[in-house]
This record gives sequence, structure tokens and C-alpha cells, in this order.
Amino acid sequence: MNIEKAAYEFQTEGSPVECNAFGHGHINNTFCIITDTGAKYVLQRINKYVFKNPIQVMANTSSVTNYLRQRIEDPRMTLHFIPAKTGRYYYKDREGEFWRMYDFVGGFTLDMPETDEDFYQSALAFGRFQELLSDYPADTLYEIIPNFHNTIDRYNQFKESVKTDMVGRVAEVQQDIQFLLDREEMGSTLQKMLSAGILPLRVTHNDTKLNNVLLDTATRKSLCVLDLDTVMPGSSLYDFGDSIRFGAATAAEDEPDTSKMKLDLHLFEVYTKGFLQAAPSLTNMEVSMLPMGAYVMTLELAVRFLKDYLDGDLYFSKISYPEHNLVRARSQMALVADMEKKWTQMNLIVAQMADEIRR
Ligand code: GN1
Ligand code: MG
Repeated sequence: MNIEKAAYEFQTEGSPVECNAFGHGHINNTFCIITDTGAKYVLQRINKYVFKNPIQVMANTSSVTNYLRQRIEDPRMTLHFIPAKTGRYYYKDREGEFWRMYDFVGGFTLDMPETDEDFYQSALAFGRFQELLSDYPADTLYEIIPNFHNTIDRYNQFKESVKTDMVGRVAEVQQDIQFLLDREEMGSTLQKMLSAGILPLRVTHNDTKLNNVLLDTATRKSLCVLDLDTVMPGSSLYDFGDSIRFGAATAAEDEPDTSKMKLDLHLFEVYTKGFLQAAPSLTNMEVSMLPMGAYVMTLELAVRFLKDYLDGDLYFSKISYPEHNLVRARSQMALVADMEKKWTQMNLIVAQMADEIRR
């Protein structure tokens, strides 16, 4: 992988002189580039196993960011892609790998909220993102990963993997498989409501982890939303749900001690408040289904992690030890189980918040 060579292919201010690994996403390879004028950029190699059509990824992300740019006051409120010397928003190297570059605007990201305010800020950022794109023509976007949050389809693929037992791991995880199968019906809720038109189709981010929000170093306020690869038509409940799954949990996504993994109801309330304030165009039906969004997104990721463990870690290939994806699946299942215990409270919080904010 020739990172320096790729860095030279973009229209940077000055010539690249320094290149360091950056961030810790599961999918793409990311680097920070510094040029001889001190300008800083983020360079990424797009993962082709996950994103089969990187040109479509760049078409979606560049048109969404251009659209956002016309609707914000502070230019730091959206990513800004740097064209390659060819004028395109990507560079394809000799090995057929795709690269892209965007401005490094400073700021920082968090894996866990350090204060309530941090999490509240992320809710505002994702809520604003939803609101700003509420009139964007969703049907002009490519469906980058078909059925990405179609939980019914995720379950079908999972059951296929159980059947195939590609690397002989099925026998050791029978209980985990059963836990997920017992919840298949619940998992299908959002998809059914979307198909029936009860939930509206919107432009959604689809990967709303806390660490995909850039915070301003000086003010600690949210600047913009990062990682736009999976921006596609979807449900607002995907975005709300994935944020809760990741940021309102009491332990890391890959915490091996599942007894530490719970839903923090206070953080759930904090996020709900910010999201509802920033996205007034949500329908009453969407609002009432917010707890279901959190539940289904957590369940779905458990299904995805366990499926990948059964397949031999093909998709979530960045693992630190052989059982990593199993550990990830189990931590998500623990969170699902805790949400079941707190279901009544989750619904009450949403109802009270909606009452307060949406009068
Ligand atoms: C992947 O690349 P990253 O780490 O932002 C995944 C998400 C999962 C997440 C779990 C394209 O996101 O769907 O929720 O890992 N992205 C893709 O950490 O599959
Ligand atoms: Mg991502």
C-alpha cells in the first residue's frame, strides 16, 4: 500500500511531508497527512470488500457534503473533500485501490462520553444532520450497501451462515444463536413499518457512533458528523438507535465482561432530548418508536457480529484475537437483554421528553 504516493495525487496546499496512521474505524484505513506548508489532511483508503463500488460512495458523500455546505453558517459543520489532480473526488492507484482526502479541521472525537454534555452534543449533531437533509431527494442517492439496516435480511444471512458453518464454530455458540433466533420477530419491526409506509424513508447516516462526531477543541460543542460512507435512504430510527447502542452503553462495544454492559437510562434521556430538539420534523410515529430503534439496532449488530464470527471474520476483519467478533456479539446481546428489562422506562422517558419539547 503506497500511502505517500496516494497523498501526492490530491490537490493539497503544499507537498505532503508527513503521514501517520489515524483514528480507529473498523473498515477503512485512515492517515493524517501534513504538507510542507503545515496544511493537514485526512487520507483514507476505502475498503473494497465492504464498499463494492467506491465511486458510488464518493458520489453520495460529495453531493451530500456539497448540499450541506449551502445550508450551514460555519464551514466546519461539514466535511470538505479535496479533489484529486484528475479533478475527481477519488484517486485509483495501480493496484485498483481507491483513496480520498478531506480537510483536517482539528477537533477531537470520543469513544465514550466524558460528560452528559458530550453526548448531548452528539445528539444535536446527528439530529441536525437529519433535519438539514430532510428535503434532500433521497432517491438520487446510491444504495451503497443494499439492505444495510434491513434487519430481516440480516437475520436471513445469519441463518444461512449457521447452516453453512463455514469454519466449524456453530457448535460452540448454540446458546448465542438461540438468543438471537428468539428475537427475530422483534428484529423485523422497523423494516415492516418502513415497507408499509408507516415510517418515512429519509436520508440517514446509518453509522451514528459517538466517535463519528467531531467536537470543537475549544468549545467542546459538536462541529460535524464524520464517516459519511453509509449515507443512504433509511429510517431516522436507525440513526437514533445506533447512537444509543454505542454511546448510552455502560461498556465498550467489545467488553468481554458482559455483566458490565448495561443501558444507561440517564444518557438515553440526554440523547433523546438533543435529538428531538434538533430534529423537529420527526413524525409522532417515529418519536414513539425511538426505543424500538435502539433495541433493533443493538440486536442487528449482535446478529452481524455473530454471523461474521461464524463466517471466519471476513467482514469485521480487524480483530485483535480470534474470539473478538464473538465477544462483540455477546456484549451487544447483553445490552439487548438489559433494554428488555428497562423497556417501560425507555418508553416513559421518550414520552415525557416529547411532551416537553414538541408542544
Ligand atoms: C462499522 O467503520 P466503522 O467502525 O465506523 C460498521 C457499522 C457498525 C460498526 C460497529 C460499513 O463501522 O455498521 O455498527 O462497525 N460499518 C459498516 O462498530 O459496516
Ligand atoms: Mg463507518
